[in-house]
Amino acid sequence: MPSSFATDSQRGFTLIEMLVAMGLFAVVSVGFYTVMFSVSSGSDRTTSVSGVSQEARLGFNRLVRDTREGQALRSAQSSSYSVDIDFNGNGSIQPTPADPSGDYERVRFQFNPSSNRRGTVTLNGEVLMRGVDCLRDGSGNCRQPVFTYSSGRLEYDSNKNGSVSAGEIDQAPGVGNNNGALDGDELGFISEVTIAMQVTEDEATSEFFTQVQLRNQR
Ligand SMILES: [Ca+2]
Ligand SMILES: [Ca+2]
Ligand SMILES: [Ca+2]
Repeated sequence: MPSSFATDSQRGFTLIEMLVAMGLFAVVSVGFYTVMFSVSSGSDRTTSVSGVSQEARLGFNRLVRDTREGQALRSAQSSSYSVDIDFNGNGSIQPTPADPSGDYERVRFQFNPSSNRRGTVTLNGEVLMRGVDCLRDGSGNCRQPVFTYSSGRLEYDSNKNGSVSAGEIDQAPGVGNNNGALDGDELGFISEVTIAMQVTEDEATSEFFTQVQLRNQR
């Protein structure tokens, strides 16, 4: 009885089988390459979107951080405020640095609205955030100013709603001068700045909202 030296499972690949295998490999490779390509172009797009968002986040973080470090509010309006921050910890405020590389210890943040709802927030005149607008309601009106101020001094909560607005400080007998603005000694009663804005980048709009306690009031 003739014996076989190679069983079906042991024999090598035939030329036809090799060609079929290479063809399959080529098809799979092209598919794989296509998937890789679309994933990487997808992530490129994501990177660029989040890169822009990161710029806005960094700007917002700077706004919040400096405000938290603020030792005294120097001026406060609905679209701007300035705070003194002793960045170098020497116990005094130097509004403009003697050394050009030093920090400005008086920092002014300003919201500059734009009719296309893509305004800016500037820090001492330099653009910190772009595409900025107030938060809008369904009718397109600002829900609140970009910057509002409140006090922790509940004895001045004249309407007893649990919070003390800038208006209540302005109108408080013996504290405010009742001129409809937050000014003079009234600024020393403010403990919190509320920042409410939206940022539009490409066609995407993100809301930014936070309440920041000033350092000297914590
Ligand atoms: Ca200083
Ligand atoms: Ca109140
Ligand atoms: Ca006032």
